[in-house]
Amino acid sequence: MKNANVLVLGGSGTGKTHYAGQLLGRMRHNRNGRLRVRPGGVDDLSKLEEVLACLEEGQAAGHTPGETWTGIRCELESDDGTAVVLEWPEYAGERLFAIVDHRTMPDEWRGPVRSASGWLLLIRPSSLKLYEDLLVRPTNIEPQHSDSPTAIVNGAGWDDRARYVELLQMFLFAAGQSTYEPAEVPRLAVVFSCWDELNGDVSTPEQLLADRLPLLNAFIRSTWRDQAWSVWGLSSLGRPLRNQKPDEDFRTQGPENFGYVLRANEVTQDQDLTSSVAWLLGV
Ligand SMILES: Nc1nc2c(ncn2[C@@H]2O[C@H](COP(=O)(O)OP(=O)(O)OP(=O)(O)O)[C@@H](O)[C@H]2O)c(=O)[nH]1
Ligand SMILES: [Mg+2]
Repeated sequence: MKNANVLVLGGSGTGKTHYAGQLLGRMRHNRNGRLRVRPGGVDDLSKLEEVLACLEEGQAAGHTPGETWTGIRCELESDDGTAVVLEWPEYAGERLFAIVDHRTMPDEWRGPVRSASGWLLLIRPSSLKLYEDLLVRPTNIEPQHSDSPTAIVNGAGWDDRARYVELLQMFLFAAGQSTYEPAEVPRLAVVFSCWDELNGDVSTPEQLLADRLPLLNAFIRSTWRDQAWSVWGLSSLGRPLRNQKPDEDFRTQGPENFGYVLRANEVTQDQDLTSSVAWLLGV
């Protein structure tokens, strides 16, 4: 049986926990997806207990506590009968960008970085921090992303266009990956989460990457082989859920009937939340 670790790289609030809950629900109950959990193939569901219980009730789960660092081990099989053991990490998102901020990679990350066969970079477009600079606001041209009349470059913290590039550079370095030749391993899936929040403003995931994160787009294209990276849209829930107030539709129809992914240059929604993971695992 092939062993595969997927390293999920997602900051706080990017949707890691809800994706894990929905993904696991799909892989356990929906026999039509690209990936399925083998009977008895999940080691310990208690790690996702809170999110699974909330989803059943049509509610959102809370922020993952800061000290959490765990993995969920699942035995899967794909459409064509390939068996894979997947190790899916669960951690609090602030731990990820602490690496960029402190310029050190704690031990807990080193093993997973070296052993992962695929990296899943989760980015939530609705909460991107993009500061204006002269490139988006040359002299005498009206700003595109802001109504602010003053031309101030906000220097508080990183601009996400640079932050994600820096993050990937640090991870490539920690993985011992040379950038002289375009990378084939690890595979990289850039996944834009909470796609439903975009309200149809963007046509495809590929377009979003090129328009909003051009530096990241250029970096990935020059660092990975074409067939070794891909970009996706993801809505794990299909709609916003609240913490206290249950969504009746969601509760009565069940979480398995909500959520979708979009492929790089497509606008059609695919209900199979396992597709991007299946692509990463090469099954
Ligand atoms: N609209 C919408 N909201 C979502 C979706 N997925 C998650 N959310 C919301 O986004 C927020 C963050 O989701 P989480 O899964 O907790 O994010 P996380 O990456 O685990 O965050 P940390 O635990 O802080 O690292 C929650 O309030 C969710 O309800 C989605 O597909 N659509
Ligand atoms: Mg979480």
